[in-house]
Amino acid sequence: MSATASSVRFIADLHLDPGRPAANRAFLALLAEQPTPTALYILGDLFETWIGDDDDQPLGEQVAAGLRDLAGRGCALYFIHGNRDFLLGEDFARRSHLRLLPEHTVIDLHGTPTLIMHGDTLCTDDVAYQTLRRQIRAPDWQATVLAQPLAARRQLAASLRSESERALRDKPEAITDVNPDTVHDIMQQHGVRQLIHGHTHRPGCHDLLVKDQPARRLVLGAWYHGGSVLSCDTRGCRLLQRPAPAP
Ligand code: LP5
Ligand code: MN
Repeated sequence: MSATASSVRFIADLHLDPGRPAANRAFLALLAEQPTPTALYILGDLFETWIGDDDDQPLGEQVAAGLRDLAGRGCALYFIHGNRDFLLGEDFARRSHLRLLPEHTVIDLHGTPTLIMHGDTLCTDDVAYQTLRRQIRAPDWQATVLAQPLAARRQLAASLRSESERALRDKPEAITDVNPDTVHDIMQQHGVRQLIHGHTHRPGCHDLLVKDQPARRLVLGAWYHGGSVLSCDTRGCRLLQRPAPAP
């Protein structure tokens, strides 16, 4: 059954991983749900880590199959990279029927110009992260890393993760949230009064002023306990917390 009116869903920060089968089941259940939405936007960190489209672990194919099925039911699928799956490439996108979007994209959401992104670029107080980000988003670095065997890439991802966890323990909470001036400037640059993002794992709806006009920032939550989904139709948007599936 197709949705009769246009319904658009946004998700982020699922952190799918072979070691977290409950989250994987919850995600596949969302994909299979009726009625089928018109569009699904995945705003990064779909996977806990992504070390290249040639990775042979079965989770990638399970996710691709679920996405293909949803696309086959008429849902348009879009993906913006997160800081965990920035190496997800055209090959996986093709297999999954995902359209890869630029890191900052403006869409027409039922008549409201809306900026969508992962959200890590808003965390400009986290200087150490932004430095790391510049290094690992550089095309040369990525080409060098992707030329390494899978085992070496797996090891590199694991050491980046443990270094990141160690660094995070010493960071005050405010540093890992968005910087309000950055939010204001980026919304102003794109000429929007609505922003949707994830990454901070702090779901909510924040009112603000952009160029003295009322604006809002909708933040998606992570999928560690149940799932966070922003569901929008012509009447507006609702941020829904889905319960964790039964074990
Ligand atoms: O992910 P999360 O939310 O826990 O933390 C992020 C920031 N950390 C990261 C690093 C990722 O977690 C690492 C995982 C990458 C997986 C894919 C790898 C594929 C490539 C390799 C294999 C092919 O994004 C964290 C932020 C936090 O969000 C909140 O915004 O604070 O940033 C950091 O912790 C960064 C540290 O502060 C500084 C960097 C320490 C690592 C140094 C390693 C040096 C390696 C150099 C390589 C060029
Ligand atoms: Mn993230």
